Amino acid sequence: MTLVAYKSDPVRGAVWHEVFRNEAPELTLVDWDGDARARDSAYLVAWQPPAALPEGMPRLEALFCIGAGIDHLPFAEIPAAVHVVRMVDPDLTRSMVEYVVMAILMLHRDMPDYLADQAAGRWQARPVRRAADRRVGIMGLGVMGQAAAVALQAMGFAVRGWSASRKVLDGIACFAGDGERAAFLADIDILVCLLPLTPATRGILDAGLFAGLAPGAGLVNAGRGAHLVEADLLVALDSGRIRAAVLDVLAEEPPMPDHPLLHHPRIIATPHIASATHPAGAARQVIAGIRAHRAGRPIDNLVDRSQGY
Ligand code: NDP
Ligand code: OXD
Repeated sequence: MTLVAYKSDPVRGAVWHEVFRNEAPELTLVDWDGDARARDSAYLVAWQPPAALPEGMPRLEALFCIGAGIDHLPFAEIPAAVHVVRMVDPDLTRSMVEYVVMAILMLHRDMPDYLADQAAGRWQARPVRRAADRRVGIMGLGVMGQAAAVALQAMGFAVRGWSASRKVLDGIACFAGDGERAAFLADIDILVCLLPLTPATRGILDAGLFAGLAPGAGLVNAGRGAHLVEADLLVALDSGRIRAAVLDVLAEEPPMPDHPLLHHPRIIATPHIASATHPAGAARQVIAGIRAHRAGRPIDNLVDRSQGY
């Protein structure tokens, strides 16, 4: 019997149990809370592993994180021999694409201005700019960034992207590495951050970066709150260097009710909902990963600990 421990939300857990029961009878999913067998599991599904690894789970072989981002994991406490796998799921990607498209359209079509006009009782048209004349830059051309770039390009935007290693994407200008960062940023009208949070990307959205964009650029951050230097954004908004921002993530979540970013008239903020793991699809990804591992094949979407993502 192969035990798989589940340590997460119990309501969503009901879906996980159903998928495992129906589609993977060779695997036994056991709840971390309430089932003593969980400690003996070879596999763990969790957002956050239990404290005191490896003693707490001496047989652990792989940790499947229920999220695409893994920056919250305490890697120093996870034995090097334990594989760490992040979530890559078509539904998760689709939700992110929806969010990025929504945010880009809101900025492209001046919605922060129209919402302010409406609140003030003003009826005032602004020029309509063509998508083709709007340069959109995506920081992070991974699973999410590539899917968003392709969707935006199909809508006619002038899309470019930036990643650590070079990508080749039809119709999308691809830039790579720190050496090409300034060229990537130059004259961008709307910048989207879909980077993972690592020591190299923490605080990357700062005054220096804003200075490289087109004056009055828009900003979308759906990566992690700590990518953004929040004080620099407030200054850039007040000076007009950044015209408006859509933020799905903040450095501190949940923020205090009086957090200045929540009340700025040129910021649209959402509570980290750009995308979310859908339990049935996620369970299937984990089953596929465990089966690969048990068959001696590599598990997809392994985290590279040396890179931090
Ligand atoms: P991936 O790992 O697939 O992609 C990350 C991309 O960032 C890669 O293209 C990578 O380059 C690039 N990158 C990493 N470090 C650097 C660097 N220093 N310089 C330039 N490029 C860099 O991640 P996903 O697309 O799956 O997810 C991205 C992030 O989105 C997650 O880490 C998470 O933080 C966030 N997220 C947010 C959600 C939300 O609801 N707001 C939901 C899900 C995810 P290369 O390809 O060369 O490795
Ligand atoms: C994730 C997230 O990383 O929801 O999956 O932020």
